[in-house]
Amino acid sequence: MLRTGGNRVLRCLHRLTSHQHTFQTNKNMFAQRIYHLSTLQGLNVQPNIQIKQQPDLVTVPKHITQFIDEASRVCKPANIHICDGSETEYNNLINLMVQQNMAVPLPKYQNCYLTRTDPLDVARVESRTVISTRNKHDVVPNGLNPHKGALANWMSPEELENQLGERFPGCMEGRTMYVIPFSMGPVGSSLSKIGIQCTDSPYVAVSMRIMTRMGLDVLKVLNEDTDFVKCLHSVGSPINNNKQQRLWPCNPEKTLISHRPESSEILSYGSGYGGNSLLGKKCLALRLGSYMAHKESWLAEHMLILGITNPEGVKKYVAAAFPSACGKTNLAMMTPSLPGWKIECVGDDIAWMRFNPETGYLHAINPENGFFGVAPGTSKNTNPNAMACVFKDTLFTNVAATNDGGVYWEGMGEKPEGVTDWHGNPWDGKSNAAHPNSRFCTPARNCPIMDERWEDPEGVPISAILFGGRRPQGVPLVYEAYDWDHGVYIGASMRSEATAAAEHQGKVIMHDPFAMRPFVGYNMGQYFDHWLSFGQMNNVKLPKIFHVNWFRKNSNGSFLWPGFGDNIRVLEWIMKRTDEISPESEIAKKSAIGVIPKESGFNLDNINVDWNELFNLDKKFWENETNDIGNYFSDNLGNDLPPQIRKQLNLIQKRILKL
Ligand code: GTP
Ligand code: SPV
Ligand code: MN
Repeated sequence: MLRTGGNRVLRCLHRLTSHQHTFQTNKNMFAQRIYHLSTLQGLNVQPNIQIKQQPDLVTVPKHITQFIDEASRVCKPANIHICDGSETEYNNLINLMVQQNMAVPLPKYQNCYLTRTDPLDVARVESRTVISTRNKHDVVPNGLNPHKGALANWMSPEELENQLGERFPGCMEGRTMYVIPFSMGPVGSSLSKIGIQCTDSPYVAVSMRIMTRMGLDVLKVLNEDTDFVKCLHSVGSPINNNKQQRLWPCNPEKTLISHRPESSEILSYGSGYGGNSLLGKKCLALRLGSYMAHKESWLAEHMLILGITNPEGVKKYVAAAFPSACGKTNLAMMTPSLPGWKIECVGDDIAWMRFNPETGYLHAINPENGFFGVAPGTSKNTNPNAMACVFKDTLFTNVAATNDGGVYWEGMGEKPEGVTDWHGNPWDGKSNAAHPNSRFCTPARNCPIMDERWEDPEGVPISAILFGGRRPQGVPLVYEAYDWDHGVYIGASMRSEATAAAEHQGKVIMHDPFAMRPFVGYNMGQYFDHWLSFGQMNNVKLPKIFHVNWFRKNSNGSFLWPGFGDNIRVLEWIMKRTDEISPESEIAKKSAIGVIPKESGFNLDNINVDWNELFNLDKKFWENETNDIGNYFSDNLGNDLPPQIRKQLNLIQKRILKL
């Protein structure tokens, strides 16, 4: 039992922790964990006492119970539930959500459920995501004409204190506070980071069990010296008995996703969705992660990691940064269209990387434990490995349902009869059946092509880094950086068409340096500098850097490149190039923007593509492109832009003149 001064129900932790700062399970007596579901969420649920046998001894260090104590004192939950991460607990929480109509079972599959959110809570909210530090310049560069929210949003500590004061006190009244101990990265690895998330959302608790290593295993490795990130999350909808509760509680008017990197804190209010609420993901692993990485000389990036083996059996690892909804999950799980090639998945969204002093390589780990992937567009043809994962142990959000207890989304295949759309209404066949940012949340272990080293605490050695985005016009299928600084410039100058993963409307081309614009936890100029600094290191094997674009369109608006499994052709060329030193070779030649493939040096067997269109470099387009990038840098980074980046821009502009 989690012993709490003799009291069995963890009703009001602060009272209890003032007596005793450890929770202990009694080794001799079989311990009992008691959930009082009767009071959960104030709804009319029959009393349902669950007793779990737990023979382990767990002592939670005082600095951690103090945080839980503080969270409960401020938020005033009706109950506190410390998550052990067990299957029984997961099933209980899912059942609770089903009873409350927050989740629907999908009997067509094994252990799968569907959740429908409030239509106002469907994606990350970048405009309401802030980073608070004492010094504004630690977050916002000295742009000459800064565009609001173009880089990070900063808030002063005083202002944030006020904003939090208007939101958190009493915010969990009537609800249960779930305490989620989690590890980003394998439990106990020196590269991993611990977080403790207090949340009033059972959806978050079950999702965190899929996406992170969560529960008792984490509690067991905590000691008095363990650094941890304090994560506090509320849906922002305390239960007031007079008020009709929304099925998906949230508070869109008051949503605020805030970060205090200096004290390792994340405070998120008002949204239950994805990156807003699963605080290990974008908030910890990227925003606080990049802040820590800057201080500790490593990299926390919005990147997939894959292993690629050629027909001769040579294996390499590649990391790739594409903005949200631009193809990371698909590339990370790709089924190659070329015979003899193999792709294995290490991660699909986040990479933590550091140079390994023994091998000299940049080693990468995936800090996550599951996939929170975009559903629309996922099919047996485009991503059979994702399709093999998602029909067991998966929590779907905002997809459509079929009347035989299955799911449906745009691009999944044949349209079934009798579809219920993501709002829960009969689908009219015209509007979106699934929300464009609808997602599957599924454990990594279900993926049939997980790499054998995906949980290696040392990480995997990276030979190539890819940057890319959705560029319907002007940008060729692939090009390679001339050197490290040029590669850093390519990352810095990334742009991509807006997607449904955040609140941006329309298909505008947005600047998105390193696919990290929404996720950098400190000054973007310093972030560019940090990347450049690795180019100065001795005795390291720098990965080669490339830019890819699967999304170039012809004048009819159709994609010029088949994409998906055929992207192996680009990876084949990239893999060959990692063995070559010279820019020009049998397979490659110089161009104004970087090294590009020769048609004869690129595998086009059995496909028909317009090579000239795919690689055409239009002078006018590149003049505009580089001008826009130069203006973006001046406006938003000002004198925080490292001179090497400006120099690279000037070099490219000179080469473009000769086009
Ligand atoms: P986040 O989870 O938001 O970070 O997204 P992601 O980068 O993992 O993107 P994902 O792989 O889920 O792909 C997003 C959308 O792009 C899906 O609808 C895919 O079907 C589509 N897509 C992915 N790869 C390709 C490709 O090679 N060609 C084309 N045309 N579409 C692609
Ligand atoms: C992204 O937007 O890049 C995602 C989805 O991976 S979310 O977890 O909502 O951030
Ligand atoms: Mn992502």
